[in-house]
Formats: sequence, structure tokens, C-alpha cells
Amino acid sequence: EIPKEQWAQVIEKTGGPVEYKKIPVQKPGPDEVLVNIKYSGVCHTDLHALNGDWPLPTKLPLVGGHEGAGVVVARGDLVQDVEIGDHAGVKWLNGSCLACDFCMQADEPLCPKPQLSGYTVDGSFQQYAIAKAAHVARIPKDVPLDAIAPVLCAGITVYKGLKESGAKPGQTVAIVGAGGGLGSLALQYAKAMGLRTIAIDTGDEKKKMCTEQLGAESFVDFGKSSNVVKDVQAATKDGLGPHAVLLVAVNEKPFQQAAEYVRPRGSVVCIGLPAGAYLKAPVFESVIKMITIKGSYVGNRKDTAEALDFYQRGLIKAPFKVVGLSELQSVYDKMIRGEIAGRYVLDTSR
Ligand code: 8ID
Ligand code: ZN
Ligand code: ZN
Repeated sequence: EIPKEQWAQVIEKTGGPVEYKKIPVQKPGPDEVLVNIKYSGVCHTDLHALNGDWPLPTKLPLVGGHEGAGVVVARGDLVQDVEIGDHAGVKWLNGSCLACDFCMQADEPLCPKPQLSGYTVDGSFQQYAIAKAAHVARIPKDVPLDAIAPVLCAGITVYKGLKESGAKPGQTVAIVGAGGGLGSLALQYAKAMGLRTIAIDTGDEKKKMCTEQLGAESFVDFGKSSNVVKDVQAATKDGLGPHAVLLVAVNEKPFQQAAEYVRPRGSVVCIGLPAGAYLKAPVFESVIKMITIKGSYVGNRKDTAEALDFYQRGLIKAPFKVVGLSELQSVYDKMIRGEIAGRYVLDTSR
């Protein structure tokens, strides 16, 4: 019933292009499951992997993708808690050692020996993907697989980032890059967590989506604003700025502005990973405002379960567009031009 060959999008060399072709279906190892991927979200990380943006090399040839939602069709001999037929998600953290200091305290994204889907191991831009059983997301059967796909990276990551920000119900969070994949989900998770939001991005389509669909209380257009710092602070009632800033943009500039507009005692949470970028903050203001600047990186298995639970409870409704797996390159082209409002999801059957 499991075919020997399948369709996949393969990166033969860094820089691309991706090649849509047939490749063999692999067999899962003893602690792994084989997931028949039905849908996969396209994250900006996949584009970084294609371009070789980061200091960490990818495997080659590579099948990208790490927001894969599907059905378990085979499992290794050691796997006991995932059944054939279960719905499962292949996420960025494909596997980790489960034995190091970090894994032992549920900080598995910090494991020094992780397997990363669509980066160091083949990911979800294929019809059959392998993941460590311990790490696959458990997807309830009443949850649609196309809509849950973006939650498997974008949703988990922003949910974790919002928790790391320390922002409390009623407080205001600025979402920088609010119109993109992570940003659109961040607005929804923030709202569900009782937080107020300021969306920062550009263009009327993203403005409309953020304010009319996703619950942002205000929108600052970084393309039109002559002073983003002032405009973000002005969007809070007392003019003192947001209690937290979630940086999910793919551009260095906002990483050098956030510390200026964040509220005293506030926190700046860095999530986006623009190539070669550096953080910058004025020492004087950072000290006398007692601000916190930190990074946040995906989420652990518990964050995963919680992020999915928010979705299952009907609290998260973020827009996504479905196209065929064969159309991945055109999604990348739109992403490069900054034209994607929300997320693209690939249907692996076409
Ligand atoms: O665990 C992590 N830390 C993690 C997990 C997943 C993704 C980190 N990421 C990283 C990705 O690798 C990528 O660098 O988060 C970043 C955002 O991923 P994405 O949401 O998938 O990208 P997108 O859909 O292209 O959205 C980016 C948005 O940023 C806006 C763009 O207009 C777009 O809507 N943006 C840019 I570029 N510059 C901006 C600026 N100066 C900006 N928004 C506000 N101000
Ligand atoms: Zn991702
Ligand atoms: Zn480990």
C-alpha cells in the first residue's frame, strides 16, 4: 500500500532551483514513523535553507519543509505510542537526543545534536516523510490537516515566543512582521492569550488582514511611516510603548529599533532570522528602562501540544492559501517579493 516512489521537491544545490521529481520512499528506523504528508506549510526558514543564508550548512540533496501534516502509515519496532492511522505533524525539530541536559529539562530545541526537518534531514515537501516518534506533533482527528500545517512551525514558535515575552493579559505586544506567516498567527495567539496587539508590516492587503481579520488594534506601516519608533509608541494609550515586542520580520532594521520603542521593564523577543543580521540597542536607554532582550526558538513537545490545543478549541483562525506541491518555486518567488499575506500551504497530491 506504501508506494516505492513518490513526488518531492528536491534541492540539489544551495541556491536552487527546487526540482519537482520522483524519489524513493524511505523506511522508518526503529524509533521513527513514516508520515504520509497531506499538506505542508511553507515557512521563510525553507527559503533561508534553499539560499544557504545561515552559518549552519544543510544536507544535500535536500527535501525541505517542516510544517507537514499527515497520516502515520508505518512505524519502527520501538514505537508504541503512535498508531498506524494517527494524524501526526512533522515539525522543525524532527528529533533530539532526549538524554542531554537540555532534553532532560524539556528544552529539546537547545539539544546539541538535533535533527532538523528540511535542513539536516529530509522534510515535508514530499509525500512520505520520516520523523522520530517522540517528536511528531499529535494532531487530533477532528482538526483539518491543511489549516493545522502552519501551526506546526509558525504557530508553535509564536506561542512560545509570546510566553517567553512575559506579557500578561491586558498588556500590549507589538508584532513586527505581522502580515507574514509567523506574524499572522502571532496576532491570533496573542488575542487568544488576552493580549492587545500592534501590528507592524507594510501594504494595504496586510493592514486589512491584520486589523479586520486577525484582531490587531492598530497597524504601523513601516514602508510609509517616517518614524516607526514614534508611531509604535503613539499606538499605546499612554505613549510609553508596548510591553513586549515579537520580532518575526526578515530584515535587520527592526532588530535595531525595537529596544527604542519598547516600554520600560518591557521585553524584546527575537524570532526572525535575517541573514547576517546583528541586534542593536542603545545602552543608556536599555539600562535606565531595565529592558530585556532575548531569543526564542521554536518550542518543546509541551508547547506543541498546547499550541495545537488552542487551534482545536477554535481560538486560532489565520488565513492560508493552498496550492500544489509542484508550485513551490512560485511560492518562494512571492515570498522573496514580500507578497505573501499569511501562509501558503502545499497540497502534496498535485
Ligand atoms: O524558532 C524560530 N526562531 C523561528 C521559527 C520559524 C521561523 C524563526 N523563523 C524565522 C524565519 O526563518 C524567518 O526569518 O522567522 C522569520 C519569519 O518567518 P515567516 O513568518 O515564515 O516569514 P514571512 O511570511 O516572509 O513574513 C515576514 C514578514 O516580515 C515583514 C514582511 O513584510 C513579511 O510580512 N517585514 C520585513 I521583510 N521587514 C519588516 C520591517 N522592517 C517587516 N515587518 C515590519 N518591519
Ligand atoms: Zn518554520
Ligand atoms: Zn538532547
